[in-house]
Amino acid sequence: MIKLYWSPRSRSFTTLWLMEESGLPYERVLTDISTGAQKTPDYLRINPMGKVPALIDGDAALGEAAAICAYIADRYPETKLAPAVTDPRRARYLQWLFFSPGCIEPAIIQIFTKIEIPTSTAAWGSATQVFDVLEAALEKGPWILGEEFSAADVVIGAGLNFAVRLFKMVPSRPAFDAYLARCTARPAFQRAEKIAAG
Ligand SMILES: N[C@@H](CCC(=O)N[C@@H](CS)C(=O)NCC(=O)O)C(=O)O
Repeated sequence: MIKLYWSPRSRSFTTLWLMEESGLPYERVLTDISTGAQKTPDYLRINPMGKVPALIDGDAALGEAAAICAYIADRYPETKLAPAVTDPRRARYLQWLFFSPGCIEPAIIQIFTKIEIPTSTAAWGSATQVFDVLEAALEKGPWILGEEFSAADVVIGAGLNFAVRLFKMVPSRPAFDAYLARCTARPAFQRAEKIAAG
């Protein structure tokens, strides 16, 4: 059985949402970060970063929320959470899957810390550029790839949910509001939100 190591009110939410979307059976292993459970030697063997989430599936083990989403979508194609490797939509799927940890997360941290970095040096350019690009990509909808919901929506949607809807660190825009309304209306999102509340 797949084991998902998670902690309430954390980035584990992304993977809880993904697992709920997948319909696969899984066991949730509470790893409460307020108790230091993520720093035990046993847990560090699963995720050497000592952070949640992490996942074990048979002999496979990994950390990093976006990687976990990608792993499940590819390992279990019956979940229909990723375009096939030969599908041309796979290219944009990968771009948006990586965009969240690579650009959205650092942009949010930059907004939070107010650290100025030249746009040519910062891998994410600037926070304004990141959210302009995302807004343009989400305008048409309903999902980041168009008609097809995918694991990239879980990763992007969870990031926007955190930064725009919950913590209001990033000012909302009409395309974000509409996209978040579609994400939060999904039964799997709602189940994950209840679980993640602890
Ligand atoms: N890049 C990681 C970040 C994970 C992360 O920051 N987890 C936080 C909770 S939101 C954590 O485990 N913090 C506890 C700690 O660092 O001790 C991912 O996307 O999974």
